[in-house]
Amino acid sequence: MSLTCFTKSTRPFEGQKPGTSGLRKAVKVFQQENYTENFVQCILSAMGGSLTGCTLVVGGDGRFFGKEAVDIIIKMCAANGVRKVIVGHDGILSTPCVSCVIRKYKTAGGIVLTASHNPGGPNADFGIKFNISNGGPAPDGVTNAIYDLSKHIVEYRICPEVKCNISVIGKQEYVVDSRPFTVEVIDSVNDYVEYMKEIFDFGIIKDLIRGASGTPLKVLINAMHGVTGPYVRRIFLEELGASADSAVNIEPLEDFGGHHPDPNLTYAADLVKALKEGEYGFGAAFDGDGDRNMILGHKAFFVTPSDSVAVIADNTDYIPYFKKHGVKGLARSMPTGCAIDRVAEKKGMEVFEVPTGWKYFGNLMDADRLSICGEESFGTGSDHIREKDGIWAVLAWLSILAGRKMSVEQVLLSHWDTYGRNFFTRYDYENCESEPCNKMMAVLDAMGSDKSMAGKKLSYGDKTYTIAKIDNFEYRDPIDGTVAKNQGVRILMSDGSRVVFRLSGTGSSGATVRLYIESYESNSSTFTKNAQEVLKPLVEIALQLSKLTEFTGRTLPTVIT
Ligand code: G16
Repeated sequence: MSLTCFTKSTRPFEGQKPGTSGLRKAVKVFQQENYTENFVQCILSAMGGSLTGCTLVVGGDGRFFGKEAVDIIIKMCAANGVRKVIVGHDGILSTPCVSCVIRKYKTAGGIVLTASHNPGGPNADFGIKFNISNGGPAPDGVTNAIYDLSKHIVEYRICPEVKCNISVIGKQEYVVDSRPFTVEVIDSVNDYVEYMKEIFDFGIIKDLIRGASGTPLKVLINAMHGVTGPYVRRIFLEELGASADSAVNIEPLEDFGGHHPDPNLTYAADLVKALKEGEYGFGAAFDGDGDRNMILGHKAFFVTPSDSVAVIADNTDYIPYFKKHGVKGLARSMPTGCAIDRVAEKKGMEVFEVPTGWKYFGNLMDADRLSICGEESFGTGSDHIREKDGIWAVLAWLSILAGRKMSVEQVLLSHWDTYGRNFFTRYDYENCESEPCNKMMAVLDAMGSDKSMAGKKLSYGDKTYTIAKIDNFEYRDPIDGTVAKNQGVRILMSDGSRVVFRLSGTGSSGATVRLYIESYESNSSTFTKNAQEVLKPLVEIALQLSKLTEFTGRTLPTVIT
């Protein structure tokens, strides 16, 4: 029996503009009649000629409203001429796994249902993101096209008669408007785990954990009730033989247990506390959709994401994937600490500085100019897929610890010994009112064209910095020439220290101000100093210069990293 499709009338919704990584709004916004359908139709319409007869991957982090969204997407794909939808079991696929599956099965792209590290549940956030055929987040050109379509949409196509049980693994076949249409429900972790076993030497990591040639490494992995739970169980408990108490919060929950599934020192405080007690030698946490990671050593020794990616880039000899494919180039997002630049310089490799957003790495990877990259926002990854990858980062770290026979802290100390230390911190002021934040950014932006700023001396305590330059970061993609403007105001000091201000593009309402501070030290007596103490003068100078408290009313940040 051929199922019938319908064209339904609709009206545009305001604000369906994808941010740093997809459209993120309150669940209640997505639940409005036609809201989700409109956005999905715009994604499908933006695919143009590549839509008819294609295969798409659909999955998400298991948050509230995910299953409803999968159902809508399947019905709309059926009606829009898609040939096949590959969907994760119960709608579950981590963001890195979606990227892996898109690439493995050479599909036209995928739709990821996540608001990443934002809280979940009926009163929290949901998100929809489109990934293209390289497995990575859609670039600005595509998301702008989606947004333009959303402003003028008058109808969408849907086939309500497609009833699909996503709790059953296997193929379900339909005939829709006389065309064949298939939904294949896949195991959520198999493809990803197989790939990780190609990239890393699981035997070596297993030996490290069980202590084959010395003391066992006690690890504690916290999945924060996000999507990584099933991946953690399979990889760390079943494949690598870690004891059952090595993994916590591995049941994915629709509301992440009521917490922010964000792996940082504030929201993963329980991991920090457990590591401080000294029983574990290695700790890690992931965010809701599994693309972010935080790495801790014994006694909660914190590895900044900026250092983490630099260490991985410096130790590729311990990772079979890089031995096989080589390392073509390195990259970081603009606000990320510059530790990786020093590794690139020493190794004679290209290093790229892109705007915040993983989507900016994709072209460089596709052009074979980039292998390893990272962001200060707890994103670390490589060209094995086109998303940042939390579990990959942990496996990379464990491979390095096994190869170098050192603790996390020893690896960092040895790294700073070679390269010096880029001290880095980020202050977040969450849920501010948008208007005053926009004004503050405009004032900072104007300083860039104020000639009197260069050479100006700014002091706090006994520290004095001289402004070398202020600008608003602009990026020209070296591969396709596209330009991204207004990516954050940089205040560059004459000694190489940096202050960066930008507004987050991942919030669902209001504004979040991010203040990034970095300063470099080559004197080894400073390496073990507390980053907050070292950077305090620069933080205070940044706050005075920006008048942040006057604009936002905030005297303290919500999160300090
Ligand atoms: C997303 C992007 C990242 C970006 C991060 C922070 O991460 O994929 O590339 O660094 O947002 O963005 P913002 O500072 O604009 O909030 P995720 O993990 O939220 O998808």
